[in-house]
Amino acid sequence: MAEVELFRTWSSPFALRIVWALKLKGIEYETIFEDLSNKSSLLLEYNPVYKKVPVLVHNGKPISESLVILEYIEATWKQTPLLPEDPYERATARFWAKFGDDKLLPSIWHAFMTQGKEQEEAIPPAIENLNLIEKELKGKEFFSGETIGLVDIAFGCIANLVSVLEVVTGLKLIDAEKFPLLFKWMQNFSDVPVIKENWPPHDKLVTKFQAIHKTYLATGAPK
Ligand SMILES: N[C@@H](CCC(=O)N[C@@H](CS)C(=O)NCC(=O)O)C(=O)O
Repeated sequence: MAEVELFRTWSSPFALRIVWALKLKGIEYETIFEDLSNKSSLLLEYNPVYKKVPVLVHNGKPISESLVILEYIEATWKQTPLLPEDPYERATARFWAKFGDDKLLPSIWHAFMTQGKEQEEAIPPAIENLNLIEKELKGKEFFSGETIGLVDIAFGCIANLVSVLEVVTGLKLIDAEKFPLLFKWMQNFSDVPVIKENWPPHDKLVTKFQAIHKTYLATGAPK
């Protein structure tokens, strides 16, 4: 058993956060790819509550939930800090990361995974949330300042998946005119070598999310 193991799938945006953080800090780890339609007994044993990826196992001890795992990584390996030193700035970073999971990402997902009147109603809250983070980027290259940090990693799937979902659904949510700072951030983030090298192939993601989109349109997207 390796000292650090990561249970994930190739496409999970939550698991990618952990890949990016480990690679940014230069931590060696072993990847265990899960088939979510046939979860391994180890995944169920390590994450009996949510039964989801990612799970990080360090010296045999499992940690679940990607934001919690990021905090663990930051507390365990000090190199390439992902959180600021200042307690207020740390709290602010955690606030935005939580906002990402509680509001921003679900609202974007909902806008993409609906149609008709439901989609018309889903778009304004997503735009409103995107406007909030656009403001946060004023005068900054990254949400964390001059270099990539925890908030950038938490929002990373915006840079990664939005272009995929725009192709899949035909809905254009983020453009350079409406969200100039966010648009530039997407570029800055994608250009960081660790991110670029660990980006799943665009076409493979399009195929995967086409199938998910089709299912949601047939069954209704979760709110
Ligand atoms: N809040 C979780 C979300 C993780 C998540 O939704 N993982 C998905 C893959 S992207 C999963 O494992 N789904 C399996 C299932 O729902 O059964 C986190 O941040 O880690």
